[in-house]
Amino acid sequence: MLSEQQVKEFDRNGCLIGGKVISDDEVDELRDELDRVISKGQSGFAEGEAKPVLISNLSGKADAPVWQIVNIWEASPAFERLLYTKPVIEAISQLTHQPDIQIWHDQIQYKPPKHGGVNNWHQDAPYWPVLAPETPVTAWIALDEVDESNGCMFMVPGSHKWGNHIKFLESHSTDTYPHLKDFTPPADAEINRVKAVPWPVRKGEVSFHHSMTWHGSGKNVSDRPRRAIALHFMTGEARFVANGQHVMKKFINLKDGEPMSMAGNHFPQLARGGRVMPMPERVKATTAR
Ligand SMILES: O=C(O)CCC(=O)C(=O)O
Repeated sequence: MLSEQQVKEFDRNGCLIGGKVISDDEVDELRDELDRVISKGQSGFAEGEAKPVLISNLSGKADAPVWQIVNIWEASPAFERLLYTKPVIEAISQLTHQPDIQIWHDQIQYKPPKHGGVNNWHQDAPYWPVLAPETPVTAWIALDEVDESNGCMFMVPGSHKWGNHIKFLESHSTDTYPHLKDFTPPADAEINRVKAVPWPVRKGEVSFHHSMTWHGSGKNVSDRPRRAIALHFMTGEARFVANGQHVMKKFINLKDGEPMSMAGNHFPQLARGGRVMPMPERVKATTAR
């Protein structure tokens, strides 16, 4: 559980380092699984075999890739077990002030050594127009020691309370990273200056960010990989918005405005009524170590 002080800090800043949540052994297993899934690639899965939703290069640049895998949990038992990490789900419930928590989707963020690319400035919620309201919080778990040399995230504390500025953020190319000029936050905002802070995360630690917090990440110029997984969560408030687009939309068989809690097997429920759901026996049975 997070302390009251940590919850206050998150409410104010829209980002928080939550401490170590997985052991070194678990990290090793997840890294092995990541290698296995990447080596198969998008087309390497047999007909009917469990596979991730998407494997792609987020940067769009072959010489500076950021490998993104959406829903690796569907292809890997170790990543499926990770969804049920109790301290993470409890924290998400505390940070969202919501008793019902569900996975929206996961997302590997892998920058290879020496030439890993950047993730441009953005807010998450504007990229999720199939969900309303904009409530989710992300748990980002480092599978390496992540610092400025291998492309850690930068956060802009307080920006989650400034509204939707995705067009402004998208207009800031990677060249201007990490400087964000020309933006004046609302004068009455709790934090009303733009200050990007580097956001290092230790191996096995979790970092939380609000879906409206401005964030991005730099190049990996080190000789170490930068591997991490973002777990994007929904709360019980989430409703389906039928006219939005998203890679997960094809799995949502709902009418406009219906609760995402009814969205089906691609979106497992992880807490209900303030209680963390037990890991299903089928999932538990896959424990390797
Ligand atoms: O890992 C990164 O560089 C960015 C991750 C991100 O944008 C997110 O988790 O929302």
